[in-house]
Formats: sequence, C-alpha cells, structure tokens
Amino acid sequence: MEGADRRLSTLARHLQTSAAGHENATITCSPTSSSSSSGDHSIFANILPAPEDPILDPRGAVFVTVAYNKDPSPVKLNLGVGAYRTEEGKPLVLNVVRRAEQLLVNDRSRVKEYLPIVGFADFNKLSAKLILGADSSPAIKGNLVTTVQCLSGTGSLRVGAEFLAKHYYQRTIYIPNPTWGNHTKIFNLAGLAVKTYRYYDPLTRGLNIQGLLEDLGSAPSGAILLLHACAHNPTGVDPTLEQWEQIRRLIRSKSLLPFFDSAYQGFASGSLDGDAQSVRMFVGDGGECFIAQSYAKNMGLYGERVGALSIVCRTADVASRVESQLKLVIRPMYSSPPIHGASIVSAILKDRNLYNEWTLELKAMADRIITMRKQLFDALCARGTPGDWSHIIKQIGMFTFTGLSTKQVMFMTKEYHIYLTSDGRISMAGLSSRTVPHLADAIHAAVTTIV
Ligand code: PGU
Repeated sequence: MEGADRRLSTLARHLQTSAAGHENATITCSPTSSSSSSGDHSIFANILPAPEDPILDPRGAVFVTVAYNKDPSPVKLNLGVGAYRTEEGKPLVLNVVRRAEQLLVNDRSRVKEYLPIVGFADFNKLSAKLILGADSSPAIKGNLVTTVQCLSGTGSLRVGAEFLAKHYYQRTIYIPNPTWGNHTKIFNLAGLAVKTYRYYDPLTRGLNIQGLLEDLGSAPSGAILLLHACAHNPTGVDPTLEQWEQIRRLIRSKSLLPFFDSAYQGFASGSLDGDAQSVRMFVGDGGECFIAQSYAKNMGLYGERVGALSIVCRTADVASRVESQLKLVIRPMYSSPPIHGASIVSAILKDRNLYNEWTLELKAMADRIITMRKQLFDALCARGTPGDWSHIIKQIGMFTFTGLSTKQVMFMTKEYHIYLTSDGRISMAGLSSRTVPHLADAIHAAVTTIV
C-alpha cells in the first residue's frame, strides 16, 4: 500500500505540474457544467488539447511529421524520426526478415494462441544472449538473468520502471541531459522521480565526462541510473571504453543501479558485440543491472513492437522471484505480448545462416550512415561553412546533434523544407547522397544568416 500511495501521489503531482504547463492537461468534466443543455455538449468539452509528440505523433509536430506531410515541395526532407531509410529514401524491410516471415508462414504447425505473460521463451533466451554474449556470460550460465518479452524498447523501459517503483527502495532515476524525450514521461508515469546528470558539452560537442562523474558522485546511494548502451540519442556521443570503466567503478562504489537502454545495438559500430561492450562490462563484474532491448532499429521491426527487458540478479533464486513479480506488472498492463515480431527475431537469432545474413544487412545500414556523415562533413567543408563540423564524423549512431539553434532549424524548415527536431538533431539514416548537397546548402545558409 505504501508503494501504491507513493505512486499515486507522484502521479497526482505529475498531473498538476503537467496541467500547469498545459501538457497532458486533464480537467475533470461534469455533465452539469455550463452549456449542458445544448444537444451537442460533450462530457469531455473541457478537455484541453495535449501537445503533439515532437517526433512520432501522427497528427504531426510543428517541425516534423505534419508539416512535412503537408509540404508540397519536391525537395522536402524528413530528418526527424530515427528510422532507417534507403539511398532512395524508402523504409527498409530487411531481406532476412522477409525470409524469416516466409518460413513462419510456411510452417503450418504455428498457431496464434496467447503467449505466456513473459512472452516467447526462445526469444527471451536468445535476446539475453545477444546482449550479454553467447558463451561468455557467467550471468547466463548461472541463471542469474530473467528476461521478459516486452513491447519494444519503450515497453521494456516501462515494465522495468514499474517493477522498480514497486519493489526498489530508491525511487529516483537519473537520466542524461539531454536524452530521448520519452524517458522522462515513461519514468514519471511509472512513479519514479526523474533527475538529470550532465552528459553533453555544447562547447566541444562531446562528452562532459567531468560533469557526468561529479553528478553521479553526488547522487544518493542506490539511485537508479539510466545509461544509453551505445549510440546515445540525441547526441551521438558515447563514452570511450576507458570512460565506461571509470563510470562503472563509480557506479559500483556508490551502489547505484544501472538501467541500460539498448535501442541501437549494431547501429553504432556495425558490430553487435562491439556495441554491447558497455553492458557486458557491468554484467561481468557480477553486480546487478537492468537492460531494455529494442529490435526496432537493428532488425527494422519498428511497428512490430518487439523488445525485451533483462534483469541481472546476484543469485538464480532472486532472478526467479523477480520474474514472478514481473508477471504481476505485465498481466494487468497488457496480459501478454504479441507473437509475430518475437517469432521473426527468434527465427533469425537461432539459425546460423539467417543470423549471419542479418549481421551483414545490419553492417550495411551502419556503414551507409557512416558514409552519410562523411559526405555531409565534406560538403560543409567544400562550402566553407563557418564553424568546426568535425563532430558530424566523430558522433556515432543514427543521429548527429548538430548544435544548430531552434531558430536556425526553423529557418531550414521554412526556406529549405528540411524537417528535424527543434534541438538540432538530424537523423543521418534519413539522408542519401542525393540529398546531402541540399542539407549542406541549408546548414550553410542557416549559420551564415542567423548567428
Ligand atoms: N530508447 C531510445 C534511446 C530511443 O531512441 C528510442 C526510439 C526508444 C528507446 C524506443 O524505441 P522503440 O520503438 O520503443 O523500441 N527513438 C526514436 C524513434 C521515435 C520515437 O521517438 O519513439 C527517435 O527518433 O528518437
């Protein structure tokens, strides 16, 4: 009850603050309010419109979807959402995914029964191996890991957060500044208090390791810490392995609880193992940690909503009790997860040929993004665009955090029909050799016109 009360009051506080800022504003409606006699009066007449999601909302945000969809310009370019596009600017379904789907369709023994609450057992085992390392992880060998299939990365984060709010003594989570916009909302609504730690240095457009270590150093013992496993969104800035080791030592010495968000495994370096190194470092020391995995980007399964939450515990007995409690979080939320996406992932992960084909296709996507970085950098150098643009090739993963101001972004949208989030984040995966010159022209004009 105590936990439930605390969550309710956190939620109430959240709603108050939100309502004050008109975000998610909810006003209790009553049928007896002012114009109830009119025939077309709705009991929801007092509800205020909520702001649209800056990245995903289908009704569209000012800078991204709706404006992009409405724009008749033939040169318009959507670099808002972090979704992979081909050189031709088209969404990509991986060949290996098509092959796996074909196998599934042809298999007449497959049925559409409910999955268990924790999802598809094969999928869970294979997902843990993918992030923790097939043979090497003592955590897997010792049955110290519990993995549950969730609704992509977002669902995995939310289930983990709900579990923590219910069962963990510390209810504060520290997230990097800046971070993916949905993190704060996910953790707040689960009942966790959200604080930030310094991460990005706008001057160097790189990692503020000093600030990061200071902020973690002053976090209360036991606090939860959200870490992007690789390809940090939106900055594209990751710690080096040495810096990860410094961070790990500090986290363990202060008994902080690491919660990894792994939404881009394979997208940073093109190597699945390479991009899992940060997580494996933490699991290797025998301490506890949470990992939210998403297959949206690395298998291109965005709309299938397939992901996993793994909790690494100190003993097999604890892991099994944790799993029993995870079921109590999931059952009233969505009962059990969907079957199709997890079947595709399992088919690919368990078959050596399909797995190898996947790694090649993944590498090709990562390489195309790296090529786009190089081309954009060269194009800006060729134009003599004022400023140091080397961060475009230094940053990694799907995004470049350009350092462009909101005004400059608005200018690019208005004058060049280029759509990106107002913080200056560009999804490099949305670029192609054909569109790089247009973007470079726009950036050049923006930084020379608006200083
Ligand atoms: N974590 C991070 C760091 C992310 O960037 C994203 C997606 C997720 C989790 C959640 O992804 P799932 O689709 O739930 O697996 N961020 C993208 C996609 C659009 C969005 O905002 O959801 C982005 O463009 O930032």
